[in-house]
Amino acid sequence: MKKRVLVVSDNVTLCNAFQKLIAAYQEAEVVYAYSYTNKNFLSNKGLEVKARSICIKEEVESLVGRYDLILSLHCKQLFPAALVKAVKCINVHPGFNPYNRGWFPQVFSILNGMPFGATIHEIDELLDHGGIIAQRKISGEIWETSMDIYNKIVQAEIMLLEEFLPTILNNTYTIVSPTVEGNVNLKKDFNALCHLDLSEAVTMGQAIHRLRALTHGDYKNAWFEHPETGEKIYVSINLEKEEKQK
Ligand code: 0FX
Repeated sequence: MKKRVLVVSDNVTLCNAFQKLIAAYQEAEVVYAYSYTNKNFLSNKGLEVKARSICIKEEVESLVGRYDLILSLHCKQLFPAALVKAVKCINVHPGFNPYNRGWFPQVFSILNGMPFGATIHEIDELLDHGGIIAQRKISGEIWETSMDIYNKIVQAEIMLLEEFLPTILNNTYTIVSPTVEGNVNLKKDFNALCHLDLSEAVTMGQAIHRLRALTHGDYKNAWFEHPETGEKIYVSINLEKEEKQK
């Protein structure tokens, strides 16, 4: 009998990459879904899968029994305990567990020096916490912004999927449980980082790290308040390493 797999993802790059990888496995029947809060998901340019909207907490009963495996490829919803206890649920996470679990791991790793990387793990009731199936560390350079590092992390996630998908599908992987709990960052921690207090005294190094952690393409992350009008002034940083003459 074919393995019934539900992929819940809010990330187009990962959905497309997964579809290519799974094509080699005739024994899997895959359905794609995206978060009901992610209203514009289907209008993403380049999306190559057919997907439906899902509110996981409202569908727990019907998901149990309907799927053998549920994969989260950056799904923005928390999986309810009742679901993870009843169905094998696996998460592909853009961080090196158990360090900086939760929101935007590379942003926090730039600031606290913890490792960057990607992790595939079983989902339990805690955030980015279950037994680790596979993980890969990646390097971050001092001239790289959040986006530069994030792009490398997504490539590492795809490589891990390519390597471990067979064992995930036939349930022959082994897991390692981290010996420490690590740390968790939430969306509110990221939002707090974004507010730059003009009277805060920091070293130049701290200021540069804060800005490269908050520079990610066109996102308006870091801001300070205009001292007279109170308007937000957004800040990002441009870093460029010199080209060495050969
Ligand atoms: O999908 P994702 O890459 O990941 C996030 C969490 O970091 C992750 O722990 C969780 N498992 C997953 C479900 O959600 O998030 P994203 O596509 O919204 O953002 C990708 C990167 O873009 C993020 O790491 C930092 C950057 N970003 C994103 C937003 C929305 C910003 O710098 N500012 C933003 O406002």
